[in-house]
Amino acid sequence: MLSCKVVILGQANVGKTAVALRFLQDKFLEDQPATIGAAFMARNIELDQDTKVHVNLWDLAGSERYKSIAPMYFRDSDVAIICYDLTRPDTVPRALEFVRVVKETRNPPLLYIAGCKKDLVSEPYLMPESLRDYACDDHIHLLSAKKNIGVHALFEQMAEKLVRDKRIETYRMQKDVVRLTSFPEPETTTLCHPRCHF
Ligand SMILES: Nc1nc2c(ncn2[C@@H]2O[C@H](COP(=O)(O)OP(=O)(O)OP(=O)(O)O)[C@@H](O)[C@H]2O)c(=O)[nH]1
Ligand SMILES: [Mg+2]
Repeated sequence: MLSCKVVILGQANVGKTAVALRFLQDKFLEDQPATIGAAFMARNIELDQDTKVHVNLWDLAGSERYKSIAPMYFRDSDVAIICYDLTRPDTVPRALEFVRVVKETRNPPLLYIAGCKKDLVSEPYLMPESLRDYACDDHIHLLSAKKNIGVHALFEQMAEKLVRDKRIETYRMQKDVVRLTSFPEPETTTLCHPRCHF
């Protein structure tokens, strides 16, 4: 089965879970509670009739108290989506810090930067100077989970790139082949690292 591991990182309250929920269930919750530890979810993306990508998604809590667990999740991931809040320039340095540490890992994952809450900013949006390097090469996306702008496109682009660059093994669904491996239905499970004490 063609499958990939994706982690969503960024400062608390920037909208990571909202992005995950929009991708997973096409839903938005105004009163989304803060994530505790990390939440795991999974969904298939159908690129074409024959190509499906199983996305294993880890949505990490942004609170400072969980900072130390993040490397455990992005170390062996295929993709890291690093989020910041378009209405809060103070969330950019934390995003860039994640960019730096993720890039320094062995076999670094494919990196995307996501500017969240696009519905709250007026056009034209001025990209912070420090993010300009990423703005030019399709790896920065401006999203609104609330208004359903850009989220599905980001995940589709990501899946296409993984397949195109052969970062994950291609799996071709054949109508006459019975699948012996099955994945559970999309679910949301809140997990807590054993070393975290609340
Ligand atoms: N207007 C608007 N609000 C959003 C959007 N995305 C998230 N929010 C709101 O922003 C707040 C934080 O969203 P979350 O998705 O919980 O943020 P998070 O990054 O997962 O936060 P932590 O789990 O604490 O790390 C919530 O009140 C959301 O309703 C968006 O696209 N537009
Ligand atoms: Mg969250």
